[in-house]
Amino acid sequence: MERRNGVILALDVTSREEAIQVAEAVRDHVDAIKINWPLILGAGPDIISEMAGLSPVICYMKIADIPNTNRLIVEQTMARGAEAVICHGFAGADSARACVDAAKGQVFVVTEMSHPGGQEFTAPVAEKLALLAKDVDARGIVAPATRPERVAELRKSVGDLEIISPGVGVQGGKASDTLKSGATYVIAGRTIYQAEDPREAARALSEEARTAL
Ligand code: NUP
Repeated sequence: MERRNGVILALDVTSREEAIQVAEAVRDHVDAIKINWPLILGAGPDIISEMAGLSPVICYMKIADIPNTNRLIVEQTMARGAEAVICHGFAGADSARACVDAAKGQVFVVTEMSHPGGQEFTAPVAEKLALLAKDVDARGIVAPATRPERVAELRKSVGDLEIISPGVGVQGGKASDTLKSGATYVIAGRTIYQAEDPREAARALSEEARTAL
C-alpha cells in the first residue's frame, strides 16, 4: 500500500453486501482496508480476496498461537490476497517470527491496545513488544491513537518501523494528533462505516490526516 491519505478503514461490518458497498464508496480516500473477525465470520474467508480486488488488505486477526498454528493461519490468509497480517507479540518471539516468515515480513505486532483495558496488561509491556517486533523483523507495530503520547514513546523504540494506530473517531483519538506523534497510518472504523455518508466521512478524515503527513 502507498501512503496517500494516512488512513486505513477498519471494515467491521458483518455482511458481504455492506462490506462491498462501503469499500467501493470510500476506497479513494483510504490507503488500505483492515478486515477483522466480524467480517471474516459474517461473510466467509473469500471476502479477503474480494476486498483485495478493491484495495490493499490488512488482516487484523491478532494471531496469538504456537508457531506452527500461526504459520498455518498466516499462509491461509496471505493465499487469499492479504498484503499484511497482525499478530500479538505476547505469545513470544518464536510465534511472531513464524508469522513474519509465512508473510514474508508483512506483519504488524500489537503493542499497547487502544481501549481502556489496554492499560491493564498491554501498556506495561508495550515497549518490550515493540522491541520484539524489531527483533523479528516485522514491518511494524500497532499502537493506540487514543494515547498519542504513547505513540510518540513507542516510535522511539521502533525507529523507522511503520506504526498503525487504531482508536480514531468513536474511541476518541484524533487522526492528525496521532500522525504528528509518529504514526504512519491511523485506523478508523465506526466513524466511517456508521456515518450517514461513509464516503464523505472518509474524505473529511483523510483531509484532516493529510495535514499531518
Ligand atoms: O488496540 C487495538 N484497538 C483497536 O481498536 C487493536 C485493534 N485491533 N483495534 C481494532 O481497530 C478493532 O478491533 C477495530 O477493528 C478497529 C477500531 O475500530 P473503531 O473503533 O474505529 O470502530
